[in-house]
Amino acid sequence: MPSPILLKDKVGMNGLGAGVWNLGPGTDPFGGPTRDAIPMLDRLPMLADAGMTYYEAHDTEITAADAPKAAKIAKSLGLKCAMYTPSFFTATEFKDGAMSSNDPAIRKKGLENALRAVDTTALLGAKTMVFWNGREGFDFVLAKSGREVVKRLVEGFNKVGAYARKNYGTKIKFAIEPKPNEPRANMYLANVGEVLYLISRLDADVQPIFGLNPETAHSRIAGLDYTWDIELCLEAGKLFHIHLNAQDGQRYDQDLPFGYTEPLKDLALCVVLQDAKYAGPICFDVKAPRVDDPANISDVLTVSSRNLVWLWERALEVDRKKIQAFRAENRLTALSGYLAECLYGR
Ligand code: XLS
Ligand code: MG
Repeated sequence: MPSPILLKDKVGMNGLGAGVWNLGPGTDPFGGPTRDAIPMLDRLPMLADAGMTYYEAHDTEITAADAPKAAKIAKSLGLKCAMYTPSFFTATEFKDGAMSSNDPAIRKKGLENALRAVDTTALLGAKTMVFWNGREGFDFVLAKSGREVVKRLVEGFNKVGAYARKNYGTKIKFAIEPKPNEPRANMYLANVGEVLYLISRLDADVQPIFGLNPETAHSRIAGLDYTWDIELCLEAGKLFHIHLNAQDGQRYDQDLPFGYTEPLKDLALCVVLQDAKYAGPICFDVKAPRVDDPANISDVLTVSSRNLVWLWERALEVDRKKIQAFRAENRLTALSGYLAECLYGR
């Protein structure tokens, strides 16, 4: 088994992670699978083989019932669970959202699923449960009252937070993952700012256990700068988790290998994470492309990891004093040229 990939001088949790869903059968909205679906638990050794230290899963992939078995397999592979997450987007009953649904019975069901997922998160030994906004959104204006939705989200997250505090103290934290659209035309909690606002509305005792999981592609789909999104979370003390990938412009969510489309910006991201001494996990949320053959399904992870290691090591060499000097002299084009030199010039 290859040794886990580590980032030089990374503070806190080192090693990389990925989701079991990253190694899917190649289904897209226009066509079925192009590869046989690999059973979820069989994907754990594949993640370890690809040099991952952490795995991640939805409650539909590793169910509460399968969790003890998954934990055992993971342990034998030296893998740890970085995060676990309830799927509020697969089941048809959540077609119009869970926490934000107009139907109180669906909101109750969503809450029950979330509380069960908190217990499974703990069982798997993960410190973080992620909430991706998924189907929390609207396709038609006035389909929901937006003002009501804020109250519903606050109420739902307060209840989940209170449950976690009561049963696990501060051991389990929540990272909300914003996305602007897809699968809904408009999603609530669309960006980092919206999530920070939501957290500011939560009860004071649960606020400390709520933070964010910003994903590269989700910022870029919205035309936003991912590094700034990360900086904002850091400044707020809310960068609990990270999903790295790449996105080729403002279109459907591609989950491309990290480092593929905007390496210079990804280099700057590494500088920011290093300077902030970010101690949390760094995980990929990438998608094995539909065209890749079964034998090469893990390429998306190995390419992402290599790109990250290269960029991370180059970022360590970026002369911070030079950045300060360029800022002081207002030579901002030259600053971008210096970053390009660090990236391409040696
Ligand atoms: C989808 C999201 C999803 C979350 C986990 O766009 O990135 O994969 O990370 O539910
Ligand atoms: Mg993600």
